[in-house]
Amino acid sequence: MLCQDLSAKLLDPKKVYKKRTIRSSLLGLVAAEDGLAGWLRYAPIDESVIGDYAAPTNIVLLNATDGSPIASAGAELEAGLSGVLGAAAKISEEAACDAASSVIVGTAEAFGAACGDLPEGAADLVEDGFWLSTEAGEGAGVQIIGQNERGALYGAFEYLSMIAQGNFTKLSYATNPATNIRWINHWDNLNAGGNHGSVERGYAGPSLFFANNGVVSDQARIKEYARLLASIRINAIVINNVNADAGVISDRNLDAIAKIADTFRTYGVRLGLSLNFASPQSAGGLSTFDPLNDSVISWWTRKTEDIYKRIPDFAGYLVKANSEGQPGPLTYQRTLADGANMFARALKPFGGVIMFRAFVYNQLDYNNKKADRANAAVEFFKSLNGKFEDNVVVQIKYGPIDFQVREPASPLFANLPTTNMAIELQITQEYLGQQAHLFYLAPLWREILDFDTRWEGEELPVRDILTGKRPGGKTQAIGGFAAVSNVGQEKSWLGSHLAMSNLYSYGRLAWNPWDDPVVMLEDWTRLTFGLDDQNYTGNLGVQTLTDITGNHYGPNPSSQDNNGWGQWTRADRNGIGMDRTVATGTGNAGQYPRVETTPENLILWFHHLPWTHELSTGKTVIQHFYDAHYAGAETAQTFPLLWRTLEGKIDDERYEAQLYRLEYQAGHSVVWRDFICRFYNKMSGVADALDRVNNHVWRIEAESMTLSGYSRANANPGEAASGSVVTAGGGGGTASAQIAFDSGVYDIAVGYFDVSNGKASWTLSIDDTVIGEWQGDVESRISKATSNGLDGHSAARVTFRG
Ligand code: GCW
Repeated sequence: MLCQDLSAKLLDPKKVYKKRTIRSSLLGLVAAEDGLAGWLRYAPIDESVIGDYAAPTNIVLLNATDGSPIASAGAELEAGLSGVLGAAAKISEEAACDAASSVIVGTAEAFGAACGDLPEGAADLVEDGFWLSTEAGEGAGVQIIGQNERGALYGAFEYLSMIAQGNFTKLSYATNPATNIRWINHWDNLNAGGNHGSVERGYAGPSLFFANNGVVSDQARIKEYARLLASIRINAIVINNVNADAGVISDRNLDAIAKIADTFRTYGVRLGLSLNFASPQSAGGLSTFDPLNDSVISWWTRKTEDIYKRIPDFAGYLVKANSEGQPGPLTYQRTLADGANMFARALKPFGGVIMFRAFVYNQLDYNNKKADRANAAVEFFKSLNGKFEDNVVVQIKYGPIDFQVREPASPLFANLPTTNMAIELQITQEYLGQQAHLFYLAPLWREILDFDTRWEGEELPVRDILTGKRPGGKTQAIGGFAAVSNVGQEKSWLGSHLAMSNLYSYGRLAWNPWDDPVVMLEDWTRLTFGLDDQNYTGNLGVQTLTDITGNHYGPNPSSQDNNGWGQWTRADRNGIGMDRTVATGTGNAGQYPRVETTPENLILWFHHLPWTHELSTGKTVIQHFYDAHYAGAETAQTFPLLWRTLEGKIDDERYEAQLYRLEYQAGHSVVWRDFICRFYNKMSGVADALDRVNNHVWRIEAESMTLSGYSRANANPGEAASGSVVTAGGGGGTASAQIAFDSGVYDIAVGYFDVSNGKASWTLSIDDTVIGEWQGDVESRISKATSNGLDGHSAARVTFRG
């Protein structure tokens, strides 16, 4: 899967290998770190970086009440100033409006009351916005003024982020969010076996919120999570799965959920819940869940009142209806708008919103050349424009299919002129390597946000639509961003330390969808690892090559076609790609206003092309597949080497944990490369111009070795290996070969299948010298999807260097 055309460009190994100047001492980094603090470590920085910066000695909290975001801002400032600068600042409530030695924090209202006129720029903040000045008073005082308490907390985190990065610039500015919906969604289950609720598409341990078929009472981790979310300006979180269990909203569970809401509230994060549309029937004992039925309407009205009694600032509902087996209004021949509006009316008196998902599609007939799952969202929703209550937000996955590695933006964004919309992104890497692979998502997100819909002939990128602009100068009052987070019980939150850059940059993009992926990554790196300076693509628009009918992890292109799921590539002996044109194909291209040319990175999304079709690069389609996979795998080989240059510079604990993943990923990228290249080579019959496919000079196939205790077996699919593999029974075995290489220093890598139903032990020796030993235990070290087959999911590699 690591066959990103982009990866080679993004990461030029020569450039990154060079060591950069060390800007600070690394004291404080040597201690083991488990990742729990994320990017909020407040690690000490070197005195040479601090220079003559005079740390504030007072933290003035203008309107802090117990458990309020302003009180949290005070606690963060205290911890941050002491951690980063070693400064012991005292919290006080006495206004020192302009004092050079103070950080003053409050809402605009409180600041006005205590200090008189607001600084210019702080006067017209929008909801959640803030003003930050690091040059108040005699030029050294810090003013943090929020439009509301949440904004003030964001300002405090921003100031701390600056100093933690050694940035003591004098500046004053106001910043406002581009969107007011900046939500996190969790796909956490109440209980799916075991003590802790599982997380659908999780990969970072069980749920933080649910345990023992109920709601957790220990909130320590939840509080830490709330801090992280507030620091990236997330303003609401939906804590349960959209495949919703009606039991979540039982009275008993709501009492406990209210306590979670209390914890999130101290950091300005509101709580929301996913609903099961059939709850009035399945949990409420009614005979129906028809959204136009009076008893159903009053059931939801009462339930909503019950929730607001416990959680007065409840954010709202998230609903997946009539999708993948979930109940919904279509069951009663009501429209999706009827369903959404029922919740909207119940929420309206309290100011809540209903996020109604546009992920609605049916199974399709593969033999019908006009059928196209990519058309579904527009087909289901376009005619509903204008029919939604004003507190409904239609939540639209970024692409027309399903979080694939390469999709155009969903055409629905350009088909709902007066409907509130939010984009749905995935922080969890369901189809993108499941956190076992390093994948920085912000460039993919930016590409979607920058996608120009050409709505009514004018330039109108998705980003502008989400921030409220519509053709004819119309705006939307609410809308923005939602992203599925798989934060779980693992200490590092997402399993992989480096995957945290995705959570971080998501928050930044939701606030400012123009933010630069490289700048965000650099900020995150400094905050996470200190001041020491030191991709995947679906080829040509094929949306994914992973196993879509199985666990969405390893390679398996044959799963794309010949089924009802509509994630088709229509690959055959002659060519590949979906004909989505209006003239001869499924008509999907017609859902986009005025797209006249197809960008080449989406060409197979919209067109079926012969394998030998020549691209603008002069390469054929098939040669592009080969080359992109070889380039991607080559790039992935550099990841562990790059990471190794950090040994001793960051703490050993995070160093080792991430190294393990990067070594694994480098191995799995070769599995991906060989699988995909073999598969399409066989299908197309066209040879690789560079003669690499099926021709591995350095490789010794296990089945050609001298075997004792091992016997031949077949990988399934065969492309997961050379076809044949060898397996040993419980008694084990030995495979040996004579090798004749020139004397020198080599790395030896062993490809093997790390199946999940056992932990085999291996030893690698040369003559009588043991080179290395390992266990087949990937499943207990990385929470990705596992497999017991000899397939692309379990195929792994271990490397012994030097
Ligand atoms: O991508 C698919 C996932 C499902 C998910 C569904 C959805 C929560 O495979 O696990 O269900 O999308 O977004 O509703």
